[in-house]
Amino acid sequence: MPSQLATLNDWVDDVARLTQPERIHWCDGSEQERQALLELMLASGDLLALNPDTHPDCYLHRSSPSDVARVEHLTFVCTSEREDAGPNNNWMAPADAHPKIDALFAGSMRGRTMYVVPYCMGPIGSPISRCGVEITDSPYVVANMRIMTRMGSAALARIEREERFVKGLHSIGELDPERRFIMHFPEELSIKSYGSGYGGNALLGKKCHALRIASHQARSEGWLAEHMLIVGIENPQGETRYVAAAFPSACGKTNLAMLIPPEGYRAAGWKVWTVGDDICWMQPGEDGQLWAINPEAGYFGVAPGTSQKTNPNALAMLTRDAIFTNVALTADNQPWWEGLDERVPATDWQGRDYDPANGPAAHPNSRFTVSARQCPSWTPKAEEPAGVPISAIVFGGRRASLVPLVFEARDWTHGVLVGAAMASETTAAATGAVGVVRRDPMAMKPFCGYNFGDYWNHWLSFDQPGRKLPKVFHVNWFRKGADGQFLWPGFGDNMRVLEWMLRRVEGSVEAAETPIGLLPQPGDLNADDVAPEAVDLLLGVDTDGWREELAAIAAYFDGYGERMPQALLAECERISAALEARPQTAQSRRASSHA
Ligand code: OXD
Ligand code: MN
Repeated sequence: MPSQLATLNDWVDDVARLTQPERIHWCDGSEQERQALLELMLASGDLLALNPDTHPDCYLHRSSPSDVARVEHLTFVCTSEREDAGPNNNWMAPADAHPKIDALFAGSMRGRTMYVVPYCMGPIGSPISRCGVEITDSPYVVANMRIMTRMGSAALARIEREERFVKGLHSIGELDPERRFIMHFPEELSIKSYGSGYGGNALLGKKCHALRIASHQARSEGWLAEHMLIVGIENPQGETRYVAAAFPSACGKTNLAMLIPPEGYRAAGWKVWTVGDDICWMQPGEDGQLWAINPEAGYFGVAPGTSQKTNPNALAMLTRDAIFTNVALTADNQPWWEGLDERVPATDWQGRDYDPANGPAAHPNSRFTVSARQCPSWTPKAEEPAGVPISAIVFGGRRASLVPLVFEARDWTHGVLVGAAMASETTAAATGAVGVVRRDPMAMKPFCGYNFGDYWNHWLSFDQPGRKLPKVFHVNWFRKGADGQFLWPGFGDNMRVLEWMLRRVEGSVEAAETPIGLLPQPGDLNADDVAPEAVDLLLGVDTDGWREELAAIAAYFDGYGERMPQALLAECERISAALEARPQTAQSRRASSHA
């Protein structure tokens, strides 16, 4: 018997009967297995070896050109009751979904190897971790899962001990966009994904398990599964505080997770440690604090825009043992993407000779997969079974106007509102104009496995006597001036904002009360080299603009009907009333006229 767990063997047998593979391979995660997979993929052309001098043990995978991103419109949450999936998800009844997708799986692995991939999300010995098994016919998925999760024998041993795991079934099928579904069955703790080999659709441990299924599981078990990075900030006294931060895609999450403090901070002894760049599981500890783990073991990061300026740590970790997907190549076979440097690539992401007329050389969603330990700012705390205590939760979005650089929520309920009201502009705004705002609560719009109304209630339920909950902040690195230029330097300089937050956590700095929350008082934020007019805008509260924003938030919440927590509606009303009572100040008038 491949496993001592009958339920696992029975499921594998059932899947094999349905999909008809030529052979079944149970993955042990060994080096020998990795080598064999690499050889297989190099022989089949699934992988190309990159320049062994500059990028030893690095490979390029080119996906099917119609399979390059997550497919939200084909992603379903299949709960028995439609309302439990909520307006935030596509829904299908399990009784309809199973036969529909099983018909696609029938015979889909004929002539192929079926890999059984046991994995653990989080350190093997952590009580916060949870396990799963992915069955897949893609060796590329296996190679990525080996980097992104704790995959193999140790995970299988834990699964056999615990006798519970999330079942994930994946087949690349024909890679036909017309025959593609990503289905989640949270009540059964199972996932079925057909027709895509791309990361978020196919590496089932990541978005499917660690966010959609885990968020559902977390609700019933009293914890939180969030789309957040985790970063440790060490002060010159050697104390490290941990911050969890949620941003929608393309808002610099990986850069913040791997931030290098500006020279002056480094000289004073500040350090930044990376625990995770995408997902955070948090549980209240006996001491009342929230303790967090990064359930992942690697980074599946967006390549374009990663450079010596934006993220030197990421560049340093990408010179060996990495898998690149859909990047371009230089003439000497090095990986290349837009924003990396001034070199001109030779081959684009589809393997064609590079021609600017064909668009970007690297696909805008091209990726790297690399072990977390290769990041220079990686901390062994990422392996700590108890996790790390979270001192601050940060929500953020891309807003060219209105939203200040940083503000603090008054209390937990207000913090939940700040997260629930999160929004980000889909396009950069031209001078003065406002971009298209999409609501993305807690950056979980594509990832929450149940009704957002219930999810916000779950967040609110953490406020209990004896809890030492983190302070909640909102940031906006993307505020623009009238000339369309960013007002804040961003990247490493975001350290200055983190410093203010940590001083608030310590209680060593006062803040200015406003209807929308607590803002830095003049002089408390290290912004001496930023023009005073820019600081005014960055820290101003445009009363009229916020009245409109509150109305838009309330209209959005209307869509959640009876599931909408009354406490958040009351909080909205409280803020609206405070805004009504507040005249436009000189500062905020200036803010609105520049917005
Ligand atoms: C990701 C995403 O891939 O959020 O992490 O889309
Ligand atoms: Mn993400």
